Amino acid sequence: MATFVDRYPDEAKVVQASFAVAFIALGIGAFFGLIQALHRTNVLRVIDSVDYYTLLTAHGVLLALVFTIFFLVGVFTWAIAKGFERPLPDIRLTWAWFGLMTTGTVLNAVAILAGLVPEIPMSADVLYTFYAPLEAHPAFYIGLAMFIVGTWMAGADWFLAYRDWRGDNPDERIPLQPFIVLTTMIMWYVSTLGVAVAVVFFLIPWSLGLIETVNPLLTRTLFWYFGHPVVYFWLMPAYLLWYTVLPKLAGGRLFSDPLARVVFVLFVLLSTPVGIHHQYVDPGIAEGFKFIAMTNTMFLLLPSLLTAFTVVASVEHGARQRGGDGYLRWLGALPWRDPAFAGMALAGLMFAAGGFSGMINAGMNINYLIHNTLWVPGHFHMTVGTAVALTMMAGTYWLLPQITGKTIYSRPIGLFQVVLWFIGMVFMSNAMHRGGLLGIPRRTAEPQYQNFDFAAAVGSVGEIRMQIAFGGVLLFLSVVLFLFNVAATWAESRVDTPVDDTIPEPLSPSSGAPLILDNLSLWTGIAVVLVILAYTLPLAGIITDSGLLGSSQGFPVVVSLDALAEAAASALPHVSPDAAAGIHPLDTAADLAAELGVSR
Ligand code: HAS
Ligand code: CU1
Repeated sequence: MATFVDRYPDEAKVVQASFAVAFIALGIGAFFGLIQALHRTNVLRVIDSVDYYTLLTAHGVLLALVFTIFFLVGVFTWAIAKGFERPLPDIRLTWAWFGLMTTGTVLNAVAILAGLVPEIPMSADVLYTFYAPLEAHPAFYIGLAMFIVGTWMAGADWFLAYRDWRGDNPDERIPLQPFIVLTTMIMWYVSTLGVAVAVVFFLIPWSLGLIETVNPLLTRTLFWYFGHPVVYFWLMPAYLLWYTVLPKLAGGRLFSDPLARVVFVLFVLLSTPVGIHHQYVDPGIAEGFKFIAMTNTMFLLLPSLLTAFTVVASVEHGARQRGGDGYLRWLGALPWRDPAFAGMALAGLMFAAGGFSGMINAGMNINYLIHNTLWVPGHFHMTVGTAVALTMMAGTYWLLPQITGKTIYSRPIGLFQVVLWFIGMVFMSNAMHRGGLLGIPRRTAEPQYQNFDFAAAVGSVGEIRMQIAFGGVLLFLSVVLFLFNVAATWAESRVDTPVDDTIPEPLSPSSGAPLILDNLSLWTGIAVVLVILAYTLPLAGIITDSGLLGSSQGFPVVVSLDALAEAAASALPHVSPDAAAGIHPLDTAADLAAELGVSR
């Protein structure tokens, strides 16, 4: 049968354009990543430390937001046309959202990168999490708003395609790939509301000088309301490929379509009411709400654990079809030389580790140990940086032929490149996790303090730094090889059947799935109720404490010196006599105030 580009030439162009933007962002973002890895490990410094934050912002925005989400809209467009077996309803709408997203991206990137040129009065060194009190040039937020509205329009495009398809097929089950797209978009609509309110009502007016202050805790909480679900937004295109393409590449079939549907419904319900797990150390949110966020997060592990089960079972089924046997010997029967398979499987393996560090993050008490340390970038380079990014690169080796009609330029380079990414990430992420446990902070150009060494129980800080720098270099080389391979493929000439793009029926097909799973309105309704339950009281508390614009007396926090002096006095008897000899007596708050040089 004709491949995608022949059947849906207009849609193929949009997918090509989306991938092109994604890959340009990947190239630039990866280059900045290399500079940072070498800078903060003190291996090679080509920029000033002040510029580090500009590059860090660009790195995060270009890779975590632009690369991932442009790839997502490309894959989802492909999945909708292929799954519903029809073109999109109106290709002008499709180009409109693509145009809006691209314009927003350019505006946003210009605002960030202008920070490198002192002559231009523009900067946005606010990091990819961009919450107050850091403030960016208005172009940063306006570009971001355009980008998000573009994704909303893309969702509308896909829902319109669904409506048309449903009109012609009133009694059919939603095909699995479009089902994944639609449930993901419901989650996206519910969760982007938070960031939209933060950006439109607070950050844009604030950056334009229309309002003087914002309430940092309020905008931060609205950000994290969106900031957790966004990680699943990145992950869902990878899951789409793991569920529907990986089993086929392994030589088998998806183990269970109904179980897959349960998983994506669980993501709709549980992805949003957990965002406070990024704010365990934030003052101003009661412990009880944090505890609820933790409990919800632990429930949210379930869909990923089910995924591990279903996808591994499907891959094992494929291996056995290929003659594999034994408890683990079947692993050897898998098509490890196929870059698309090998990359996705390695990405899945690393996600098992990244998911594990996520469970550690989610534990409220253990989080205090790792929060704001290098552990967290270690975690997210395994998740978004590998489970997602490596799956996207590997998936390209199977998708690009379908949307261009050309065969991959070099499969050996492809294989080498995905393995190189995995190895680079083993070095970098593992060392980052270890560094975080020693207390090395994240988001800083100068993690080394004067007269202070981080004590390592195993190895040394120097060795950890070298591993991070070495891993970073391998990752950059991997991206260079990937982009070369993609560009060379694009430059080839068309062939008739560039790749086998059929997707076999699941072993347990959709006919066995309870009908209620396809009731998208029901799941949307329940998701909204859960969000209201999880967020109304915390938000109300934050607004009552410090006002919508943070203008009341909530902060700064007043510390009682008397209590501190008492604590210091009662600690003194426990200090050894030698050490105590060097300590000035501190009996009263007045002594303490004098010692600290503050007035009471
Ligand atoms: Fe996370 C911080 C908790 C998943 C991304 N996370 C972050 C940040 C990012 C991020 C970017 O609770 C930093 C934000 C910032 O800048 O401050 N995360 C979790 C939990 C999960 C989790 C519980 N995170 C992700 C995913 C991400 C991502 C996915 C991106 C895509 N994370 C946290 C917490 C923080 C956090 C706290 C705040 C930390 C702090 O203090 O700042 C879970 O969803 C993980 C569940 C995953 C599993 C693994 C299942 C395994 C599978 C593998 C299947 C195998 C295959 C291979 C396919 C349970 C599915 C088959 C092949 C064969 C050969 C057999
Ligand atoms: Cu999260």
